[in-house]
Amino acid sequence: MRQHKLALCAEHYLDWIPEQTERFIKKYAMFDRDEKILVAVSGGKDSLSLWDILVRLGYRADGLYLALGIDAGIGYSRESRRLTEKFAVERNLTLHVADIEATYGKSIPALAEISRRGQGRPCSVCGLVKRHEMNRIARDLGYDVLATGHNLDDEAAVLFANTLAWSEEYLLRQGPVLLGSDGLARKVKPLCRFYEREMTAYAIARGIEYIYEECPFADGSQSIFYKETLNRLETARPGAKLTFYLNFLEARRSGNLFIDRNTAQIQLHPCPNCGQATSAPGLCSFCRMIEKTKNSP
Ligand code: Q46
Ligand code: ZN
Repeated sequence: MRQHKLALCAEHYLDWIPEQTERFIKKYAMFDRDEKILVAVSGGKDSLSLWDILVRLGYRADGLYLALGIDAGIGYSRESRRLTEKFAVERNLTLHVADIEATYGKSIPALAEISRRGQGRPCSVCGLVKRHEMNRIARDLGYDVLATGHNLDDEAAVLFANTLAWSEEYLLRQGPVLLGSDGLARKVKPLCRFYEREMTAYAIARGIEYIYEECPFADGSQSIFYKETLNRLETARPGAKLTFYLNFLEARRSGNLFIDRNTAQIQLHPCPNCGQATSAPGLCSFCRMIEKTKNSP
């Protein structure tokens, strides 16, 4: 780990990652031991590793897998679900599975096509559905915290995009913890300070079987382009990604972001249909999308 000037053998590395995670959980006041945690798992290395780490640290963590119905010729959802279920069964962990097609009558690609959101890419509908379902299930099942496996590469890419666009509202919301409100669980990202390759090394050294393929729709996405750009920067200046993210968090914490909090803060109200907070007048974007696709075959 060039950014830390640290090299570890597999055995010590497998201790170091949970120790660091525990440090971040405490530093950012993510949750404590008596809270119920729901880990959003996709079958990928980050989310399965996060679940593994939290269980190793002794937290009460269950899993949530969202079956999105993405096939794209490689049976992506089927395989990621198989690996997630195998992970849970082998460790005797509780996994909740929410099948989007069974609940809403259509898979993510079908919802995207009918609602015509996202210019041929299902990602905008997918993001909307995932956010809504994670919030809904965490609330319905009484979890205090919703944990996701976002790593430093994910967070730095989002920060880069938000900075380029100077999206004040998103910049103010980005961070390791998003406080819960009005029945919404607190959202936390305990892996946000680990590089992606550190998480790959952890998953491999722990013998975690995960899906290697990215979702086929990720190909050519803006986030992958930003990740590649940041990787070039990181190669020339080791630690640049971490510094970029940590200095942002520090500037945000100390109120030095050059952003007017009053104008960037949006007004939220509960959606009259599902009850989740929304800035849209009337129904939230999720409920509007479902309404629009309801009568299509
Ligand atoms: S799962 Fe969904 Fe991602 Fe696939 S369809 Fe796009 S948003 S790329 S993280
Ligand atoms: Zn709604």
